[in-house]
Amino acid sequence: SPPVVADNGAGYQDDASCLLRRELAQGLMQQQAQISPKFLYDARGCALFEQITQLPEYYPTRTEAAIMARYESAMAQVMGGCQVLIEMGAGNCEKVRRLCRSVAPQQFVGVDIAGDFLQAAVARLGQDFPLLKASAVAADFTADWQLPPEVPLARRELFYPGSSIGNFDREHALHMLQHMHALLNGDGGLLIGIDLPKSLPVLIAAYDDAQGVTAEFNLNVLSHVNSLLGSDFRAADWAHEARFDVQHSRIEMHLRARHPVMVRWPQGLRCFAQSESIHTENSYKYPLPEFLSMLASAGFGRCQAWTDEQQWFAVIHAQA
Ligand code: AVI
Repeated sequence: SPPVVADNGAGYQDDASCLLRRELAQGLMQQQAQISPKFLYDARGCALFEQITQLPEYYPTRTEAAIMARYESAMAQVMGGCQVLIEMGAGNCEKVRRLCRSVAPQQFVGVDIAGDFLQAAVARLGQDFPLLKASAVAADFTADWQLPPEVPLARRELFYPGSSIGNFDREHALHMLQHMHALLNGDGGLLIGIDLPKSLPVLIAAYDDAQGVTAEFNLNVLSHVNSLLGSDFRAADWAHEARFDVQHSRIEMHLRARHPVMVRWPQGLRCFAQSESIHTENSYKYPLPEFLSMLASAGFGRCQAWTDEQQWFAVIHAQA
């Protein structure tokens, strides 16, 4: 589709990449410099995240998978009668396969910002489940988005796994939940994965693994920013840091300057003192009661939660 173009009246035109550059420059100029976590996911970032999910220290992916396997039939029961199963952030569509078998919806809609990758995954899913009408929607579901009109209003179940809701601040997360609730039209429900608070060493290791894959994932954001903004970040100047902020109950990822660093881009520059940081990601760890009350505030009704034995992760079904 053509880029979004709007004349800003100042003698040049804004397009989508100009908006991204402006967002990046504004983030870098804040007192606590920031790069939005969405910039972590260029092609290399996606491949590194895939590797992270298989690391021994990164417990969320395998813990959630074990919960889904163990409580498969109980989940299928509460989701019974679902006609349209919609996965947000569907990616490779691997997590939803179990639900396609046990819930047996008539239709599957995968939603993801990475449209081409999703299209291929949905095509494979359709081949493996010939009775399932599978379609892909390329959309940024973190903003206010709508399903295409051809998705029937029949009973819907939303699936949002991976504790990805934890990457948004509380206000944004509540807004997303409210929007999901509205998409259900008073029927069906939401199956969502959330990461729970746990001991500090376990949390820190999950975001600062021994092989350094998460460090590479975090540092990779700089080359992505260079390609978008035309900046001259050098990964060697920065060190990966993962810390837990108790007050907000969140892991924070930062890039910390190893020594004084000057970064230049076409319309600006920023000097960082030694050990000044750029904040690149938050990952909230919600106590279960707090998340259940967020679901209630968003309009959801009866909830059922399944956890692992260590209470590290929860998969929650919330009725519309
Ligand atoms: C995608 N998201 C749920 C991951 C998380 O755990 O917050 C992203 C991640 N960042 C570092 N490791 C994993």
